[in-house]
Amino acid sequence: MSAEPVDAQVESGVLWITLNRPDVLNALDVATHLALRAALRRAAADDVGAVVLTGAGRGFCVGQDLEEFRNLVGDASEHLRRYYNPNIVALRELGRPVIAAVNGVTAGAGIGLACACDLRLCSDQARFTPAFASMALVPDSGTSYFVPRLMGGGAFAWLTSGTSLEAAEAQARGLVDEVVPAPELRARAAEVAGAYARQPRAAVAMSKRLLRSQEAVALERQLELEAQLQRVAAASEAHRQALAAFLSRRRG
Ligand code: T3D
Repeated sequence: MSAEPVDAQVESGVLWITLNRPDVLNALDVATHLALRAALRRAAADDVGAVVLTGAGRGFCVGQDLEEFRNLVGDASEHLRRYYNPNIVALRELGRPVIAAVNGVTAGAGIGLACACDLRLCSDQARFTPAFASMALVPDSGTSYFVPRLMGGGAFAWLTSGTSLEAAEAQARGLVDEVVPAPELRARAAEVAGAYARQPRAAVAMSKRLLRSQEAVALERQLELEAQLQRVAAASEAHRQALAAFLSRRRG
C-alpha cells in the first residue's frame, strides 16, 4: 500500500477506500480529508458500483488528529465546515451504496464517518469510543444526527460518556448492522459490496436518494449547529487541558 493518507482501488466494480495512517489509528488531518474527498469523487465513475470505506492497521478512524488540532489555524467551526462536513454530505449524496468495514478502534469523528455510510459491517475486534466528552468537545461530523437515529434511547448517555462500546454491544444497540470475525471482514465486505455492485444501479441510487431526501435539511442544519458549538467547546480551558494531557501521555 502507498504512503498516501487514503488509498483508493477499484476491484471487481467495488471502490475500496482505505484510510491509511495506521500509526495514528487513521486520525484525520487536513491531507486525509482532502484525499478522502478526492476518493469519493472517484466513486462516481462508471466502473464503480459500490464503495467500501475501511482503515489500515488496527484502527478504523479515531477522529481529529489531535497533534494537528493543537496547531489549528482558525476556529473549529471553520475547520468542520471546510474539511469534515463536505465529506459527510458527500457520503450521503453519493449515488452508490457505501459500506463501512469497521476494522478496529473508532473514535470521535470516526464514528461520524462510519455512521454516514449506508451500512456498517464490523470486525469483532472493533470498539467505538465517543471521545468527544473526554476532550471537552461536542459530538460532530453528524454523530449528533446519526447516533440517536441508529441507537434511539441511550444516545445522549453514550455520546457524553467516555465509555467504549465493543462490537457486539454496538450491534445490539443498533449502531452496526453486522459483526464478523476480524479475519473475515474483508471478504464479507467484498461479498456485500459486490452484491450491491451487481444490482440495478439506478434503482439502488434512487433508493438512496429517497432516504437522503428526508434527511437533507435536518442533517445540514445539524452539521452547522455542531460546527457552531464545537467552536465554543474547542476554545474552552477544559479542552485545552484535555488536549495537553492526551499529547503529553503520547510523548511520555
Ligand atoms: O474542527 C474540529 O472541531 C475537529 C473535530 C474533532 C472531532 C473529534 O474527532 S474529537 C475526538 C478526537 N479523538 C480522540 O480524542 C481520540 C484520542 N485517542 C484515544 O483516546 C485512544 O487513542 C483510543 C481510545 C482511540 C485508542 O486507544 P488505544 O490504547 O487502542 O491506542 P493508543 O495507544 O492510544 O493510540 C495508538 C497511537 O495512535 C498513539 O500514538 P503513539 O503513542 O503510538 O505514537 C496515539 O497517540 C495515536 N492516536 C490515537 N488517537 C489519536 C492519535 N494521534 C493523533 N490524534 C488522535 N486522535
